[in-house]
Amino acid sequence: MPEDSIEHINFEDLNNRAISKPLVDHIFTADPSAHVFNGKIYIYPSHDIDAGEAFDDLGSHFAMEDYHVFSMEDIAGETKDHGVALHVDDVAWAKQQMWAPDANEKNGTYYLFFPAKDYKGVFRIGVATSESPIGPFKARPKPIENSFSIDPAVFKDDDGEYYMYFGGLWGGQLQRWREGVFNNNEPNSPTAHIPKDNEPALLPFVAKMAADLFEFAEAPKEIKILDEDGNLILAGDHNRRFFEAAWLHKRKGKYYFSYSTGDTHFICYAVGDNPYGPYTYKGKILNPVVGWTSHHSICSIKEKDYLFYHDSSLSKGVTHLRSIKMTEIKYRDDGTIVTINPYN
Ligand code: FUB
Repeated sequence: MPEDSIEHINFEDLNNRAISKPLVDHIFTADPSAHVFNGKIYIYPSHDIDAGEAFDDLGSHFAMEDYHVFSMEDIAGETKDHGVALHVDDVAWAKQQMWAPDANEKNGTYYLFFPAKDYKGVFRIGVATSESPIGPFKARPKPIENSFSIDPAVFKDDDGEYYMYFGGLWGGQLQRWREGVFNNNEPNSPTAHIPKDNEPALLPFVAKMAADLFEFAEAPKEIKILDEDGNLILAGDHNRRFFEAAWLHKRKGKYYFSYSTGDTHFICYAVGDNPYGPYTYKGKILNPVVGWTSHHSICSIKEKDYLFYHDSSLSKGVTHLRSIKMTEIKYRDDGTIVTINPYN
């Protein structure tokens, strides 16, 4: 929801109309990646703080420094904060901006995947491990080789292979990698290097992970997102084109790739037949929330799917002070998702 409309919102009324309450209110949290490990729900969000950075379209005000892990025994239960699981000071290669993370498990080891800016100001994606889902996590000395941009989401397929989905426009720097190397011309412009409106939109990336989950097993590949006629969605189609917040979940043999449209504030999804796509656009999962960003995950809990998302209702609309929430997703018989309105 655009910043300039915030001043007209009656937050008491809005919070009464919200379909779900913040899962925690003692700190600000965002970008929740939820998983069930050993029958328990774990949430890996960003930890929002006000670091005093000025607001800009590169997201400098998202100056997060650490990650907390949260757990719930069940969907109606208390959300427990397990404290700091990883701090930027403990990541040798990372300088700042610990943005949206994800986690996964393999052979009893838990992996935290996270983007951060390195000392050259370039977003890379790192891996940290722990013997416990709540951490503390120990970061690898270097980021994943050939990683770039933001918002990693790591999906485990039924055959045991793991895939990382990632990418984000503007402050997420995806547009700077169009030639395969980082383009630092016009570094202060969020829209430099974005295709023209009538050209195909920039695409997110996927890479199969190596067996140790520390590196990519292959060069990242673009994920095609097609419209109903089989054409790539165009850069000018801001209501449907990929912006950030990639997520992948599987249902009844179909792969659902979901993402945020950024400046139009929707969570959308597209469906494919394998982890690499192509994916065909199907619709909206979540209408705009209060706050500029929208970022989610989808987690299956006791045979129902839940959307974990965030909004800025608790901070009364402050863009970089968000709160994680959850609500159930409903599917139609044909597998399409019923769009959720976050406020009644
Ligand atoms: O939380 C920082 C950034 O804002 C995330 O990486 C984006 O997806 C957006 O939610």
